[in-house]
Amino acid sequence: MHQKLFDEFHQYLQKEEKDKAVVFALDLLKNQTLSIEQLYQDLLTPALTMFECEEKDEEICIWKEHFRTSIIRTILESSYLYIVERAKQVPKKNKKVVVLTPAFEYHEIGVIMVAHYLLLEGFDASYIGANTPKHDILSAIRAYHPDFVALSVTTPYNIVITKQVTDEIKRFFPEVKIILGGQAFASNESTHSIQYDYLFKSIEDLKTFGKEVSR
Ligand code: B12
Repeated sequence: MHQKLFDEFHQYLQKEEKDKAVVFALDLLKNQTLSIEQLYQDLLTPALTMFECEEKDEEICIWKEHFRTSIIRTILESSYLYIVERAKQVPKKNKKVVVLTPAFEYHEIGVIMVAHYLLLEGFDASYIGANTPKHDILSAIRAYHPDFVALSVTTPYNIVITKQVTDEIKRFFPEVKIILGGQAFASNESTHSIQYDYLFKSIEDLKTFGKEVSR
């Protein structure tokens, strides 16, 4: 954890100084102070998971959370240029991954990060969106012929829709491997009725998987 850098970044976020927060984060990549992974894991992720509203701000908490998310999203999208540059140096695996969140799941920052990590491992990863209806997921699989579908689920009640989606993927496209991840799977019981091939609890798991999948 890069505590000092996090503290400075966090101060900009708390004061809602978007320009300063974005420039600070992107300078860390430009100057190679942090890698993409370190920026995402040590600054961007805790800035959201540790988000708390002060009691005096309760009324305006929702828009504060939305604004913080939009700052992090701007940094993520701007980091894409660095992803493209680094991915050029990574041997391609010639494996396609469709990355998404299922219908009703709006939390998408984590899944965008996952798509970027997969690109850095040499996968051909496409993030097709959050809150993706079942029929759109199936039509994306039909169009892209992916080797893997990676589903991110944060809210535990969306495990029901995840089961429906994974059942249909396995029914119509049994050759496609399913990767699950996200906060909803923190407990092992949450997956007992779901058909899947991989469940990753950390980014290290995802990186190990990347190393194991041969070209
Ligand atoms: C930002 C946010 C929102 C934003 C999301 C905006 C956006 N565009 O993404 C908005 C405002 C939309 C939102 C809405 C809601 N939210 Co919200 N939200 C958050 C918050 C503050 C941050 C989430 C986040 O981005 N974290 C940072 C990312 C990087 O972390 P991550 O998602 O865990 O992803 C990492 C790993 O899990 C992993 N990963 C994730 N997906 C995958 C997939 C694969 C394949 C792999 C390998 C790995 C992987 O990799 C990532 C990087 O390490 C969290 C607080 C928290 N503790 O997380 C609450 C939180 C997730 N939300 C919560 C709730 C309850 C809601 C709402 C129900 C609130 C409401 N009453 O309306 C709605 C639900 C909306 C919906 N239908 O999905 C709860 C969930 C609690 C629970 N267990 O049910 C939390 C935990 C807040 C809390 N403490 O109560 N939320």
